Amino acid sequence: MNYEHVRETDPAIADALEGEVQRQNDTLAMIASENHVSEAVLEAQSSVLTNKYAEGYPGERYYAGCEYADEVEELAIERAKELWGAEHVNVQPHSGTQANQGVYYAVLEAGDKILSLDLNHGGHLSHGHPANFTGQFYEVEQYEVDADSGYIDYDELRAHAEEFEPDIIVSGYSAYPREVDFEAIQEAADAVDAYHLADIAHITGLVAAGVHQSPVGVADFVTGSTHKTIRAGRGGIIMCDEEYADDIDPAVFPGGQGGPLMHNVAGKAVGFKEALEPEFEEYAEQTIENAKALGDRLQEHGFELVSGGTDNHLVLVDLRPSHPDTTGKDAEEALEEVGIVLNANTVPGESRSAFNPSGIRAGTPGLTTRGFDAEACREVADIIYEVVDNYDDEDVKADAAERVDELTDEYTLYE
Ligand code: DSN
Repeated sequence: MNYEHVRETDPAIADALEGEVQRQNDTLAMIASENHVSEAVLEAQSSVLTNKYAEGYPGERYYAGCEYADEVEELAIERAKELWGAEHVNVQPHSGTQANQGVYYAVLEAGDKILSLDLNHGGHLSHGHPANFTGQFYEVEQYEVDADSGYIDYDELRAHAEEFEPDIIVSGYSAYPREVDFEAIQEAADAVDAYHLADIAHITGLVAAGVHQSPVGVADFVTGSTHKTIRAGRGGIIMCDEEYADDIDPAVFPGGQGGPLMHNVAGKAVGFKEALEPEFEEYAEQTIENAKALGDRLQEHGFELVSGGTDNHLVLVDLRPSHPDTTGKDAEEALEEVGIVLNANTVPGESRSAFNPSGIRAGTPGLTTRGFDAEACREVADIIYEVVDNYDDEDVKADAAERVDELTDEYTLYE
């Protein structure tokens, strides 16, 4: 990757950009929400579309000169419709959180009720956390995963809905390793006449590839991120039936956002085209197979996984049973030292804090993009075990760093 123009203008930023390329090449990106997009997506995202204002929607813009912006946005929408089978798609949200904000703004009034999964149980800040506007503008109650199984208890969720009578139920999660039964949640929503928002931010790619059940056509609204498992340009997306199009579009613009980031919309369009290729389904299947291999091997080493395993792209390790004196932060920092980049994460029944929680979350989308197979993921699990088990032993960490180097040399990324 060549940043010659930036280097000429701004050497400090060129150093940081080149450093980041090197960092991504030389480390294992296992933050479950991250991935590595193609150079085609990178080119589209850094294109001259960054210069263009295009408030409005294709064919109905508030500014002149939007013919290419229209073409790009129309292609992004068409491809998204094909990928997820949605009737209506809005590709303008700047992020998954802003996609959720668009839905809330479209159908809720301040003070309305949200029922969503607790953050410590795998939910997301934008689902009603007190630190987010959703926790302040709406009345929020939260469901939890079952304390013994780690799975969502759909009967319990429905009983909670019947008691609370929410205006909207939110499904779709950030740290839930199991397949989500969107139909069961829709039944709960129907029972109390609530909307259902399925936030598939993490699993957009798995749903598009058909390796996870889809909420499209089931839930009223489906939101997602476009840069996680789907591996397109960075941002958010909203999908819904045609009947809600006139609620959603004005809630995104002008309701919550200004001009769309057309360079990012171009990156979304290019990534969606890549995801329509047959190889993408193999990628999504391999991502899940790799997460299962990683999780199985971690369990062989004595780690406890929330829910006992995974059906998707991530595993959530509760360190307390196997390593009661090691926090998620201790593990995250020691692993980063050896080149494994994942995040400390809260776990159900969390007894520490969000900053220094009791778990680690690890995902395989980035590794799978590099070409990792199940065997390579078992090697990663072995390294994670050695490091977490000996997190202040410098010799162990030096050996682990060499093993990570061997993997990054074998499974290369950017030029
Ligand atoms: N930050 C993302 C994640 O890591 O899950 C969600 O927004």
